[in-house]
Amino acid sequence: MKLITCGLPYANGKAHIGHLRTYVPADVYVRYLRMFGEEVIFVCGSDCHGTPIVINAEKEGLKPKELVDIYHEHFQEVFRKIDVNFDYFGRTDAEYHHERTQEIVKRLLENGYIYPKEIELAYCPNCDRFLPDRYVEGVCPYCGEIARGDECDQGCGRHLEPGEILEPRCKICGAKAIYRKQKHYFFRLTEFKDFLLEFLGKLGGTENALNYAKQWVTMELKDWCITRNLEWGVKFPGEDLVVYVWVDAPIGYISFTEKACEGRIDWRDIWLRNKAEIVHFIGLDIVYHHCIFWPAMLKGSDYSLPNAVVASGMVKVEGKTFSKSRGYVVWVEDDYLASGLNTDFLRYYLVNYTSHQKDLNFSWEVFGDKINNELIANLGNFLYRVTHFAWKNFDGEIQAKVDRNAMNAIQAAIKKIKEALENWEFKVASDAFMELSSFGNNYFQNAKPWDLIKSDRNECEKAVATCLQIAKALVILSYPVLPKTMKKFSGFLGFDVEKATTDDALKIESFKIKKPEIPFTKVLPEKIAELEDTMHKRIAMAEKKEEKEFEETGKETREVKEVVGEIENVKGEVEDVKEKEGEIVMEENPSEISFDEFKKLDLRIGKVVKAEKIEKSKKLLRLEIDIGGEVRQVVAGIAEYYKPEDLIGRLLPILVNMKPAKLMGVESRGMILAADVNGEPVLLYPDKEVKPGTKIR
Ligand code: B3M
Ligand code: ZN
Repeated sequence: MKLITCGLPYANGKAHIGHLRTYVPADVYVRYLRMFGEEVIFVCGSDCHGTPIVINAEKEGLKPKELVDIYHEHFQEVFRKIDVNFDYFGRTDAEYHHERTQEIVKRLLENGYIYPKEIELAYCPNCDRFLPDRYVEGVCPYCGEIARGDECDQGCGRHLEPGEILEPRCKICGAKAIYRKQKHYFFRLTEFKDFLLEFLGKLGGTENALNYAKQWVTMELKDWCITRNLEWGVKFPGEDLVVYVWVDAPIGYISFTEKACEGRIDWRDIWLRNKAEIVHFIGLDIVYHHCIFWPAMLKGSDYSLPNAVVASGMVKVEGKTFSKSRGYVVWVEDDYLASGLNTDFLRYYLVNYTSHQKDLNFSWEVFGDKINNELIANLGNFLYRVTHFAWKNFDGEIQAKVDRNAMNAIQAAIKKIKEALENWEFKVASDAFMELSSFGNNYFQNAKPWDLIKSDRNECEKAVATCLQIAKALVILSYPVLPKTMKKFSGFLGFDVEKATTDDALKIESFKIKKPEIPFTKVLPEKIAELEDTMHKRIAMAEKKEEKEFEETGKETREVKEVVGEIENVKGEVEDVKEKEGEIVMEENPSEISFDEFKKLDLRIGKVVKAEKIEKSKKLLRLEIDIGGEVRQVVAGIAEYYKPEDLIGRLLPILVNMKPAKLMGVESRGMILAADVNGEPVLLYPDKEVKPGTKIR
């Protein structure tokens, strides 16, 4: 038995193409498994808790539950229309889910994995409340980007613990938040390090997920604050707190399984007795939660562990990073479903565009191309041609006389699909039926049944029967990707594909054909133009809005600046360069410099070998930096933010050919670079260990 789950969509916004990137392949996988005769349970549901939902509800003047109702309905509707067919689609605000969550939290408490601790929490004096997660915005302590309270969503992607974010601000009123003490509960994640290392060694799934997770476990683990000051959520036993949304959300996989199993099987076989294989389909952005937090929670409460985590690559739109606020988004309902296009087209495109782990670049033009020139020209054409010819020329039964080569081709396609599924390669699986379809088209073309029918009706019947067998196999093997179309088309071939298995593709029986209809209608160029137009308008509108906001607030975008040491000096020098080489600099944009000018900066990676405070100075540190075969003394104004001992061994970008200067009587020969976060220097470091002296270009 297998349990397949999909990451729970937040009931907080509409379904978009990014969602489908995970749900459609998962549905395809489930349909294939069933076709191969496996018993499968497939669950998902709405993630109803968490601060974004509370904040949005507040904004809309709704209660959280009312907002959740709207989007829960929406997702169910979208999944129904696009044929993503869960056995159970639950919601985490349901009572049964709260009960299961509390039971697990109690087990963790009993097993000693949860402990209370006083911590400093962001608190807004203006609103007079604590600011959990997204109620607070500030600066990521790891990479210096603007971040949300619980996640560095625009920078390094790290999960942030309460109290970690720098320069906290209240999201509601914009006031500067302060840190205040309060008791919260922590999960002893650090105790699970050895377990996780071993577990991740055995965990199946896609490389992208596993590699990230292994790296994280070896690098750093921290105990995890699992309670929040909110009304909306699952109550933490005995306290006026709720559990963090990432504690209860994955428990939805269990509580929804309970529901899906009702009256059929005992859900405990799956979640307590290891009798099923558990596979989680998720997006690449929630690997940490699924490969680290979740298995540790399950282990700590004696539940069964997942066998595989399958992460889909991210979605880009027209070559740009997916972004709702910038307009780079495709809405499932407003764009796709409203267009009236066959929903199977989108399923095929999502599955067949590229490997599941890679980024998918959504483009309407490529979409139209793939559908018309691949799906319709190859598969659609074959199915219709063959069934139509058979119906027209052979009324009554067509005898089962199938060419051996065709049977071999069908067998090969089935094998290829099976292997592809084992490797989570859904593109390869869908390529397999497309290749079989090409084989069929060639076979039909070479056999020339339209000639044979005149000269040798018997031979003709054999060729047609062979093509019909291929057509039947195609309907079966492509059904998981194209369920709507193939369900209907199987009727013309005289069977019901919903009841078929892959064995039926190899079973040779006589055919009785009904008058077929064309399986697919072409996507018209005007339709593509219309959809592109909608997208371009949306992007333009988003840009306008952004400009307006920029003007209104005068908000500056953060950029990496040279702040440490003598900023003004460098600026002066760059200005000098410009003046001297005035001809090169294009008049209309004086802030641009040429590459030649840039080359004058000798930028390298240096390694701090020594660091100490400079007496009588609050701000300055004296550093000795190995710049590759030479150690430089550099004075840097970072003493208020970095301890000397923490800097030893650290790699840093450094401007080596900075004019020497004396600061507090100490000579500085070079300048380290950092991000300027409202005057606070945040150091930068290379993505990988590189040798001191490595050039920066
Ligand atoms: N609700 C959605 C996301 O971050 C989040 C997933 C929960 S899965 C247990 O993609
Ligand atoms: Zn960050």
